[in-house]
Amino acid sequence: MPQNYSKSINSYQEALKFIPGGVNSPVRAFKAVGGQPIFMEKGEGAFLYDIDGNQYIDYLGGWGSLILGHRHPGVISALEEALKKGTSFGTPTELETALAREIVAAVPSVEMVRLVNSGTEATMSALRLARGYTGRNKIIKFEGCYHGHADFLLVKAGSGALTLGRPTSAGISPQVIADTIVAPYNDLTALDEVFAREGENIAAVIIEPVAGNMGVILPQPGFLEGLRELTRHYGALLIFDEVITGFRLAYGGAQEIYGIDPDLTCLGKIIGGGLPIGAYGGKRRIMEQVAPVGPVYQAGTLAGNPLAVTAGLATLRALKQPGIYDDLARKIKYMVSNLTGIIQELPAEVTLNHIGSMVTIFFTPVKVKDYQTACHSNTEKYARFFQCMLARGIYLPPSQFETCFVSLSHTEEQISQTIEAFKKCILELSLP
Ligand code: HOZ
Repeated sequence: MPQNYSKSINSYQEALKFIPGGVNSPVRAFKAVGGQPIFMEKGEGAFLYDIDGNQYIDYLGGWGSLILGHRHPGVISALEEALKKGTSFGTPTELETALAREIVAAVPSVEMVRLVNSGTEATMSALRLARGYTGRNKIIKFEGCYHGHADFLLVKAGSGALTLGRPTSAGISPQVIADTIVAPYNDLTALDEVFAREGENIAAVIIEPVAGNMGVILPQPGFLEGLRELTRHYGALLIFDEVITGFRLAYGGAQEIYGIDPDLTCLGKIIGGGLPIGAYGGKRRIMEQVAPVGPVYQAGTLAGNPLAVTAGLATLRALKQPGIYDDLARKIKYMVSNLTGIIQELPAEVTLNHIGSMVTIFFTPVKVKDYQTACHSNTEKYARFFQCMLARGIYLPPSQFETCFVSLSHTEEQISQTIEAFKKCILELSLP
């Protein structure tokens, strides 16, 4: 069981002198779970190792990037080869076409794709494109969905923004968000009303088809279908933000599972195999509005970076092996059925939401189906649960409003250890 954090404590003090909050992304700061961030040294398979030598079974998975686990041999050897050739050219490479071809083959709604550097860039660019294509200004996003930190999307946002209790950021001019309409997730009636009022002005609706940034929340039956119908009816584009779900829930993402054909799709995380990347793509007639073909400008010095693309291609190659997603499903089934058994056995006010290899343990007995119900969660209990699991060598996301990711590298033994720790921690929390 990890005990000594002395090096992490010193490193944090040092980081605080030079980096705001000592972290390069707010949700890493442990503000929602107490204590201080732990500084990692390395990862191997399903394990993370901190600078004090403590070992953790990792369910953060690079915030969803590492579906194969840390240092997958296929990814590492591809990167070693790529490094011999250089790190950035600022010119086209065949690698970029190879990744684009692979994405187009995997996701039928995507006929052309543009690579960028992050999920934030992908959503920001997709929405600029939607506005350019439709000639309309308004966009709809959903409460608790997080699409990166572009100004006009940081309204009632999930992830770190929700964790810090600031779902709408300071520093954003009212004019910038005047065209952002926020609707409740899983509520078609509310959406109907918005379209009836504003339909002709709406350029696009952007949605996480399975929400992962207010914890895992599944679309209710008919919700995505209704959304597709409404957007078609009013001539607005439907944008799926599959930065988390792309290549995770299935090779073709959430849209493959739910059988929806969005106009544009945003990707990230897994397609970079742990290196910085993002992508947006969709119907050819829309994508051909992007510069240099069309008038919608978007650019990037490191876009399509050879290392990121190499790691992404190696990851997708591994994911194409037969039976991979079944293997992942088996692991998660074993885990979830055991956790569910424990929840039923103990007087725990806990709700488990999961799909594919995404899981959130909400500390509320209420069915969690949207932002409002997610906010019923007892975040103080989550914090205690997080610390209890951490002390047992299990690394979970440091916030109630995030997703635990199971990777292909998790073994049955590691999952059993996690189940054991879960049982002890839930029991501890249930005691008066
Ligand atoms: N999309 C990730 C959160 N769900 C990013 C993590 C971060 O904000 O650092």
